[in-house]
This record gives sequence, structure tokens and C-alpha cells, in this order.
Amino acid sequence: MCLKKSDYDAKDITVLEGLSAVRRRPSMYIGSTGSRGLHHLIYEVIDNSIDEAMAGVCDHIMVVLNQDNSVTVVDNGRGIPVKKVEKYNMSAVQVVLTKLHAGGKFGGDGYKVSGGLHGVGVSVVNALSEKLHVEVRRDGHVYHQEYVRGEPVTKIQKGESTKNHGTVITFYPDPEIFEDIDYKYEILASRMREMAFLNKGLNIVLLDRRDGQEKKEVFQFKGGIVDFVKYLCEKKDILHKKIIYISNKAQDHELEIAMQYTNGYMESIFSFANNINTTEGGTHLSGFRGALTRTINDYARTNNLLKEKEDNLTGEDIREGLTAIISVKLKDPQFEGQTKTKLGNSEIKGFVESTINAKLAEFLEENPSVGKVIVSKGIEAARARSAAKKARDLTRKKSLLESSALPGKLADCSVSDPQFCEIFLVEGDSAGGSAKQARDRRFQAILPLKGKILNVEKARLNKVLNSVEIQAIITAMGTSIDEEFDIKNARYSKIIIMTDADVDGAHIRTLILTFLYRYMPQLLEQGYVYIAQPPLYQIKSGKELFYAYSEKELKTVVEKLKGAKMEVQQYKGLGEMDAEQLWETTMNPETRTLLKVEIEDALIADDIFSTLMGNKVEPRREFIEKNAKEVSFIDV
Ligand code: 0RA
Repeated sequence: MCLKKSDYDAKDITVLEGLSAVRRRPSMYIGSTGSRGLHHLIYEVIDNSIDEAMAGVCDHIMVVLNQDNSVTVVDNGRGIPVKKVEKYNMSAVQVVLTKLHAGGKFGGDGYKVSGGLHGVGVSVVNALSEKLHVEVRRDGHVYHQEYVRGEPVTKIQKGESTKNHGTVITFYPDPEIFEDIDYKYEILASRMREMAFLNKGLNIVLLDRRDGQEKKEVFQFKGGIVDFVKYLCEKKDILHKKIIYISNKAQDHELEIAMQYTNGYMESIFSFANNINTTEGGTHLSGFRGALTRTINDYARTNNLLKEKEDNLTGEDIREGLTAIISVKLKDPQFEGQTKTKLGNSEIKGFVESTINAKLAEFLEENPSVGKVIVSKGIEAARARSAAKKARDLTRKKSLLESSALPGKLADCSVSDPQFCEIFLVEGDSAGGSAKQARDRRFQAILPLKGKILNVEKARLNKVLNSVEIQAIITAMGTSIDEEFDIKNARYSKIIIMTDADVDGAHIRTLILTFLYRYMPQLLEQGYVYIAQPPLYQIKSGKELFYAYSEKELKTVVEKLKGAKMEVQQYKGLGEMDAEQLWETTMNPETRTLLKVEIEDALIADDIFSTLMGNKVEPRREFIEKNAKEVSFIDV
């Protein structure tokens, strides 16, 4: 990870574009002006500090959420250069903060974070902040400068002398730009934990100073991604104690892999390139998969764990129950794909393959008990797969997934253009009945689901496909699942989960979300999935009717009506509302509120679904107790 320090300096700064465009079209640069975009501002600044860490010149980063809703990011990197850039007749720090795509990020050596929306530059943060203060420690002095909405309002000031180096940036996201300035501690914490895992030894502090939610955490992991895998498997039942760790370094790139098998059925492989979660995969991931399949089969053959007449294990068999982190760092990452999270560098594939071929084989030789466990798990998966195949019609899955016969319980809508259509997945036949009466049948379809659907976290694919409720969801959706999933065939553009506002309802909602997350994750990623918000109370006062969707709203209504006669009715289930009320409060697009389910981070989601749905009881109890009132993993 340590590269030689670049002799980058003020003169090398390149400028590609002006700043004014950023305030005009913020979403182009940070994705949105909602919660995601807001958090993105913080990531953008941290990414610059992480670059310093990857260059081996920074080992401490601190993020502070201040009481006044500003954010401070401190690092002990080299400090943004302060010398004058002749071409612009201004300090380098001002160039970095006011010119788009300026910085040591273009050309030069060292690894850099850049991909997706990352690497747009701190100037974007500056442009979208009503105020920004920068403090640089460098070349023996402390320097200060202040900006308002991207424009400098002071000259750069040279302050007291110092032997330290580093950068402190404090910014106030502009309320004119952002819908709501409310940072989510858990989202930031999980991101920073991830950064600390991926950069062994790096010390990252998150400090929340906001009133009533003061909190501090320090993230630092001596074991790096080995600790990452340990953390991910904490709530799973592991099959071997020792985590497999493989690393390799070449001139322009390096690789680290950590992996461990659990007795689950899912594969949880997360890949990163320059600390960016490559959710669309790429050359590093495909290199890993191919080499893993080959190495395990070779090992099984050489050690007579697979009989001569038995077929090779498939990649799918070998990855069942595997939790792994693959992290590559490279000089010139090429990010491709729809969300720019697919690594394209072709040289990486061979590098990963040859590393795995040599080093995993070596590990297995030295740890035969682990080798045996892995092969047994693969054989078990293969047997289950072929038994299921034999027991059923061979083409069952295919025909099921391709069948166009819609489930009998589905009350479909009459419009056929999916763009305008939505489907309600409704808990219980009785609520389903009311919903069928209440709906606008032109564009709203209703699928009633009976009771608790199967927990897919604890079942293999064949069992999942045998579940009647799940079959109904799959055929109604039209997209098929897993590898055959195709969003182009989606029959609806909104999938709305409508369950009772009680514990059972929450459980059913989680079961449905778990299924969608594991088998149709694209629906979640692309914002198709919503949660209906039925009211919790009805307040009747004379002829007037009010609905309250939370305890807080109930209080407000009751206070407003103080003195007047009123009747408060608590809704326990959807079934307690008649069709008209259900339409008005929960289903009518003009008056309802829907929560959009956004998986902020697949890693958080994986962790939460394993916690909620996996085998271990204790972590689940802890999670539920901690999050009883919140659905904190879905970012609204
Ligand atoms: C431009 C060039 C160099 C570093 C940085 C910017 C830099 C930016 C930020 C933002 C937050 N913390 C930061 N730390 C550094 C390279 C400096 C050199 O080569 O000396």
C-alpha cells in the first residue's frame, strides 16, 4: 500500500471545468438533493482523506457532526497544497475548492478513489455549501480560508507556525439545495467502518455532537479485511475457524482476499476496487469466481474427495455459504456499467486468477481440515441440487419462471403499460379483499399473501420455488429471479408492501423484503419497492375525521382539538378499515404517503438480513430491541 510520495505540487493541478454548473444541476454531481446526496457530500471529503491514506501519508481521519448541522472532516494527510498556481493567479487550495475536477487526482501516481459518483472533487462540496472553512497545515504553517456557496470570502491567511500536516474542512450543506439536513449516524458509521476494514490500521473516528444524539465510535482494524469477514460472519454459523487470507502485490496493482464458509445457503461476496464497493462486479470478481471453482475442484480431485465418476462441483455449489471480501487497489481503475461500479481493467482478471490458483492451493495444502470442510459443503450443495432436480420435473424451474399464467389470487389491473401500474402485496385474504374493493382497478393490482411467507434465508432454491406464495409473487412480477431476472419484463413499476401496523405485519414485511433482496435485488436497487403507510389512529370529532400516522401526529391532532369532543380509534390491522377508508388513507396516490425502500448499502442489508433471518437468536434479539421503533435500515 505504501507508494513513494509523489512530488506533486501546486503547478501540477489541472482544471477541467468551471463550478457554476454544480449549483444549477446538483443531482448531476451528487446523485440527488435528498438524503443520499447529503451523505454524498461527506463521502466526497472523506474520499480525499482516504486517497491520502492509500498513498501512505495519512493514518487518522475524524468526522464530526456538529451541533449546528455543519460537518468537520479532519485528516493528517499532506494537506492541500497552498502555493500559488500561476495560471490562475490563486493558491492551489483555492483551485482545488473552486474548480471542478481539480486536484492531485488526475494523472500522477498513487491510488485514487474515483468511480461512480466518487471523485467529483471537494469543489462540488464547496459549491453546495452555504459556508465552508478550510484549514491546511503544511509547509510549516497553518492556513485558513472561508467560502460562501463556492466563492471565497477571505483571502488565504497564513497563521501560526506548525510542524504538523493535514487538512480540516468544515462545511454547511446549503438548505437552498438540500431537502432536509439530517445526517444518519448509522449510515455514516457503516461506511466508515467499511473504510477502516479496507485500509488496515487506518484510524477513523466518527463523532456525533448533535443535541440528544451524542455518540462517538473509533474504527481501526489491525486485521483489515480479515476482521471484515469476521465481522460479517459474527451472526452466522461458521464451518471453519481460520479465515482464509490471500494477498499479492505487483507494480501497479495489489490484491487482498479474505474468506470464510458458513452453514448458510447464500453467497455473500463483496468486491471493492480502490475502496469502492463494485456492486456490479467486474474483472476482479470474475477472476476470483473462476479460479475458486477450479482450485477447489483440483484440490478435491487430488485428495480423492471427489470420486472419479462424480462430476466437478459447479461454481454455485462451491460458493454456497461463502462470505468473502475481495479488495483490489490499482493505479488507473476503469469503472464501467450502469452505476459505474463494475471494474473493467482486464489485467486484473489474470492477476486475481494466478494469485488464487497458487495461494489458495497452498493454503489448502497447509490446512487440510479446512479444505475438507469446503469440499464437503460443495458436495452437499451439489447433492441437494441434483436431488431436487431428479425429484421434480427437470424443467420445473424454467417452466415455472417462464410461465405466463398469472396466479389465481392476483387481481390484476386493466392498464398494460407497466410504467403506470402498481401492485400491492397485501397481508392476509381479508385485507386483500378490502384492497380489491378499494383500489382503482385501472392501474392497481392486488396480490393477497397468506400469513408468513417462507424465510428464504433458511432455505435452498428448490424449497423457495416450491412455496406457493413465492411462486405467486414471482409470476405476478413477471421478471423471473436470480440469474434469469430481467427488469425489462417487470409488469409494474411500483411494488407496494401493505401489512398491518403490528409485530406480525413487520415480520411479514421483512420476510417479503428478504425474498426481494436475495432473489430480485435489482428491484430494490432501482427503487421499485415501497412500503404502504396505513394510519395508526382515527380521530372523530363531530363530523370531522382525522387520521394519525404516528404517535406524534396523534398528539398534534388531539392538541388541536383540545376542548372539542373526540373519539380516538386505534387501528390494529388493515381489516379494521372499510374499503373507502383504506383507499383514502393508504392507497390513493393523491393522498397517501409511501416509504421508498432504498438499500443504501448492500453490506448493511446483508448484515441486517442475516441478523433478522439467520440462525442465531441472540444477535436477532439485540437488533430488534435496538431498532424496535425504527426501520433504520431502510433509508427514506
Ligand atoms: C490536492 C493535491 C494533494 C492533496 C490534496 C489535494 C488533498 C485534498 C484533501 C481534501 C481533504 N483532505 C485532503 N488532503 C489532501 C497532493 C498533495 C501533495 O502531493 O503534497
